[in-house]
Amino acid sequence: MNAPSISCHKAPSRSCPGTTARLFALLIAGLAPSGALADKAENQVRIERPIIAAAGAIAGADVAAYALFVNSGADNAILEARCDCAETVELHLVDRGQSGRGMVNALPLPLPAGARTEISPPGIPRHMMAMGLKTAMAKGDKVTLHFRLASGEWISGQFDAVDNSSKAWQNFEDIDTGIAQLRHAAGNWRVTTRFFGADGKESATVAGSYLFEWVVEDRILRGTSRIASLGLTSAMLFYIRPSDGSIEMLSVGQDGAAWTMTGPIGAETRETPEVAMADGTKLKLRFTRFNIVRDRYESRMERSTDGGVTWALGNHQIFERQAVD
Ligand SMILES: [Cu+2]
Repeated sequence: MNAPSISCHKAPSRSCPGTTARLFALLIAGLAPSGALADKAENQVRIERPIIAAAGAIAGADVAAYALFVNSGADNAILEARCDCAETVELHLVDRGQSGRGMVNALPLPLPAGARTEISPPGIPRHMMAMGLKTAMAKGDKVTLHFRLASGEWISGQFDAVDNSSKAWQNFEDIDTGIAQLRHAAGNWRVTTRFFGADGKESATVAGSYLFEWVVEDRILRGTSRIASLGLTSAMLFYIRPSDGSIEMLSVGQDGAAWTMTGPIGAETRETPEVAMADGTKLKLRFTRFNIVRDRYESRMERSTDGGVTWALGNHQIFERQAVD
């Protein structure tokens, strides 16, 4: 779901070729990647958010690594960790006992059935540590860590070298928040829209609907908005963009005018750029969701003609979830 995690069932390192590269080659060749997908389906422990705090590290350094292990199978455990990039990989428990602050190798790491086991920054009480890096590393480098499970198989993950592991971890959490927002929006909604005029007074209340369906699960929704009484239908795309940490909704009305509202992933407010209108003014819109519960939420659309300095309420909407026909 998040970062790429690859796996193979053979011994680690060179006997485990890059599954991602193989999959890509198969897709280019137009072949069904059945083998690669089967590998993935069998694996019941998934590695998410794999990062290693190795950006700028010199050869010989010890660096912390973090990941989220998602176990959809039976009780399991990590017995051993390895990387071609380092002499050893250990799980460290930061021990503040009588001996002072030391690090104790804490493998095996239990992975209970159905649980998400998080080894996360800042690494206290525990972190993984690649000890004795074989080469210097830079931001964006990737190394593969292999983990031997109590169930007998090896799983592997590509760990991204980052310079700020806490920030990288926060980005993953924000992406998950954005995914949760898309999942919440998916479905069929009855929408009551109250429009407000430039004088701030309510000018009309209309009933309509929103329908959102997945194009790419957890990444892209496509939607249709209808207000039958006004004869209005518009098309929408709603998606997250992990590369720049944004969530965006693109809406096109039957007049062909497209509005793009962008906001930080995980936030509930999105804005359009300033758009030149036919009358020579410039308009900017701001959309905010609030009072969000599972089957209901509200939103307001505000407009600004001074580049976002002042805002006036354009509409207020109430969304109520309906059964999908
Ligand atoms: Cu350590």
